[in-house]
Amino acid sequence: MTVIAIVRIFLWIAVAVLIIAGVVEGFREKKLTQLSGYAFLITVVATVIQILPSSGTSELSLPQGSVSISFASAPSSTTDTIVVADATAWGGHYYKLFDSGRDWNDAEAACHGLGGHLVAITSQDEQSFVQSMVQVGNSNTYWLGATNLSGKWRWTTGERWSYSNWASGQPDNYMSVEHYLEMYRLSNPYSPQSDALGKWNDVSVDDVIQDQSDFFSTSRIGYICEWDFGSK
Ligand SMILES: [Ca+2]
Repeated sequence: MTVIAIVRIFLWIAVAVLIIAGVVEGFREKKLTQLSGYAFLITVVATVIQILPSSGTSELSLPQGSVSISFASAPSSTTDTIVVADATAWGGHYYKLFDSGRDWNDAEAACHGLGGHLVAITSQDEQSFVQSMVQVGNSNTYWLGATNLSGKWRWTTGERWSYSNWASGQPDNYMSVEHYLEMYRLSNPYSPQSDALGKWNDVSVDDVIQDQSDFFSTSRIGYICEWDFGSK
């Protein structure tokens, strides 16, 4: 029920009460004129509201032309907002996987440029969903939107660090340069048993541990953007 509909109902009740009170009071106190005046005013207001459309356009024809008044409905939900083409909706949010290799900062900036952010995973359900996207990607690993640059692992969105899916022995801050979060698609050839699909690992900002021809190289890491519209 719209606000206008509720206002209409209240006004019609007010009109009815005033007319009845006016008639009763008028007969008793001889003040019919005063009370029926109030009733008339409310009737006018109620009638105007009655003819207002909840949405759409009302045309009023006049001798010298016409006046057009538009009434816009509020968006039914914020998911009407355009994200990017072929982003996938899940839990009220949108997600998209990108395979173009970028370092963590460039990936986060790319997501921001599209109105989103690197994906923040805060539940097993969301992990499962993101993992299903990663599974059909082409990169070795994928950036997630967290770092421990502040000394603690944090999502860039500020969401609570309520869930993690670290590979065995991770995070290990190998060579003391690993402060950025990634998810495996392919198993890490150095530890294929523990570092498998969906598991998390901390790596350097460009994903490189030894050299760019390694399993961990910037060109072989993708990223996933998330758009927060609605609640998860
Ligand atoms: Ca690591």
